[in-house]
Amino acid sequence: MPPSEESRVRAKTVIDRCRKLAGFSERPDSTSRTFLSPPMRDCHQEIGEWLEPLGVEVRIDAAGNLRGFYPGSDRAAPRLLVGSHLDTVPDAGAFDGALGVVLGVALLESLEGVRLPFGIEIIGFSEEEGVRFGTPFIGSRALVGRLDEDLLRHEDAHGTSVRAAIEGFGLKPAEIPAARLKGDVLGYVEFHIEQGPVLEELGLALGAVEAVAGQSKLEFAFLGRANHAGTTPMHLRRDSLAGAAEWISVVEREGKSVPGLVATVGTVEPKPGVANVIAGETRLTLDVRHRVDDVRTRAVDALVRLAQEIATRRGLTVTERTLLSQPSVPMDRGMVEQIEEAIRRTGLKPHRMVSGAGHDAMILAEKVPSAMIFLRTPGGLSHNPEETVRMEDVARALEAGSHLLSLLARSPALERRVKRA
Ligand code: HGY
Ligand code: MN
Ligand code: MN
Repeated sequence: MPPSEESRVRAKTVIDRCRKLAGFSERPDSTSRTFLSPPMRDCHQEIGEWLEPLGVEVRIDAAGNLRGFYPGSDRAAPRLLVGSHLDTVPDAGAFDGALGVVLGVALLESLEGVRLPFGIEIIGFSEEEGVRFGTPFIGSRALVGRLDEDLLRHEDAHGTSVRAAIEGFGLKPAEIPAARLKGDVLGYVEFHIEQGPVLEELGLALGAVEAVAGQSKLEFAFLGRANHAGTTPMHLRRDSLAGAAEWISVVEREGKSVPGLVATVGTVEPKPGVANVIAGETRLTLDVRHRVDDVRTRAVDALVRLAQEIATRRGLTVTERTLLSQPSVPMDRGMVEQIEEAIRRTGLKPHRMVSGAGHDAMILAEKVPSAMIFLRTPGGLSHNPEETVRMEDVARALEAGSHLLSLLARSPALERRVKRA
């Protein structure tokens, strides 16, 4: 049966709100919102205005995460976390991240003041994409106690450290420990667009994520010798950009050679980067993902070895630095089954799937049972301003979320914990 009129109305509000948040950007003509940049404050303000009328206690923790607590019938009862990230990639769409926060707000609104036997905390993570500091999950790492001194020392392209960015936003790094999850957490649920073609190809609105693929991020530097583009014969060159280019085609070849593997060079920075100089140095980033960690790490090792072979043959040297090696993370089996049942109760067939994209759920899963509900991504397009969702699917997601809350309210696990609380 189709979603109810009420769900459709709420879904339209969700979409309108995501598009409003997309307008809070570091750039006038596109959506770009990185860790604790000024538009993040506008997001906090806007979401706070949606939450406060619901009796939600809103605060910004020392890692810049928005935290909105909606107490249950017993304030001391365990809480369910519902959220996603509020930062974006440059020139982003309106739904990657924000949708998970705005859907959480809509779920609270659909309760119409009813208190559940558990609390609900809406979380808008300050940074998941890793754009500003080259390393992702700064916000969610604070909740699991991994926003450590080393991470606080990371600097952005302007030499500003994570610590300084936090202070610049008016927050206190000394209070980061207070951002850690405390008390009894029932679990973490993240609504997110699939960002890929699977649900669309299957003609399905929603998916239940059973695992989030692991990811490796590395920075490579090919080093040759800068020289004059007009006077240096081809056989006397040590052209770092040409070496890097050869390796990029090898990365694509290796990515195609292993089922389920993806390998991407997303940035290439030749130096000095002008037309009439042979590049003495070329820096690149490599992103490799696969659901099986062993396959991913073997692919990374092979690509490092191939970079060295190419460099040696061309009279270059090459160095690499690992920025992230995030293992594949299974979602909580019990919660996945409850999500599947919740999807079934909307009248849809649930579909279990692995996420190729990384998500905050893979960090929260270190400490609390975590799971994700995917929404179909039209065209499989994401990290692109054309990214969109179907209103019908958002309405379905809301209904599945309501069914999930009811299932959790009656789950034996909760009863046991509420007795203990
Ligand atoms: O890169 C990712 O997987 C996610 O969009 N941060
Ligand atoms: Mn993303
Ligand atoms: Mn995302």
